[in-house]
Amino acid sequence: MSNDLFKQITDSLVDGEPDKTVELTRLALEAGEEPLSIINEGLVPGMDIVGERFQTGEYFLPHLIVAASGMKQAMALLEPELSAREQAVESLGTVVIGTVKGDIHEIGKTLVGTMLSAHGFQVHDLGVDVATEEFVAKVKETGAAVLGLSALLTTTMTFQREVIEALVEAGIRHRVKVMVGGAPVSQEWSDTIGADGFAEDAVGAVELAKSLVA
Ligand code: B12
Repeated sequence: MSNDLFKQITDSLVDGEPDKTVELTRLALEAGEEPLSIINEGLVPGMDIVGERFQTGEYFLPHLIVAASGMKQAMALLEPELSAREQAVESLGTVVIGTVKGDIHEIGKTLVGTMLSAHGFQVHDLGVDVATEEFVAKVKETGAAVLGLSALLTTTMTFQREVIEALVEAGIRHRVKVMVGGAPVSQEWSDTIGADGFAEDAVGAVELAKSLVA
């Protein structure tokens, strides 16, 4: 039953029907499905298919925009549920997170931020297209233990390296652990640029952040 509902959620994103995505997400929640399962088994596969079709030239930018709108609206329903389910007692530390300069992809970054705060981190989300200096200033201001840098484009992932270099220049690199993520990012890239860790998804990001502050 739930597999069928998840498949319908996936299809609604692929078919560009955001209202249907929202309605099905609501139905899944009412049916008692876990928000994270709805995301990982319904919504994310849909976004992946849309991305693949865009890459092969079958879909164009408007398809991405409509699918993103469906996912964002569904996430607006799911985020409060995610937070309500994981009520951590003590704060695990402060995290600053954002999508790097030149990159406006926000869905994955926001999901990672939501999951981190649901698990007890105090999260400062700087949004998208964040200037390198802004990351450095926020880390200084908050004394954050972890900095999360999201990049979805091969052309913007280089700014993850730029932020790390700027932290070194500001003399605060040793005070903050840097984790990187986003579709084109890998463990290899993380090692190359001297980040402290990479995670493939939001669940992995929580595990990583916990291990970095341990
Ligand atoms: C939706 C989308 C858009 C939307 C974004 C809307 C929004 N409000 O966010 C819009 C339409 C704006 C868009 C624009 C563009 N896009 Co786009 N987009 C996508 C798409 C289809 C889905 C991304 C998404 O939201 N996925 C769902 C979330 C949940 O997954 P996620 O972002 O990967 O995040 C997860 C992990 O990566 C990880 N993670 C993410 N961040 C972080 C951070 C940390 C610290 C950690 C630890 C983990 C982590 O955890 C997240 C949760 O599980 C992808 C295809 C894809 N499959 O990735 C293309 C894709 C990323 N886009 C692409 C392109 C080319 C573009 C454009 C350049 C298109 C154009 N010609 O204009 C522009 C760029 C605009 C810009 N300057 O940023 C390409 C990138 C190719 C590349 N390798 O460089 C992709 C891969 C599509 C493709 N296959 O060609 N896009």
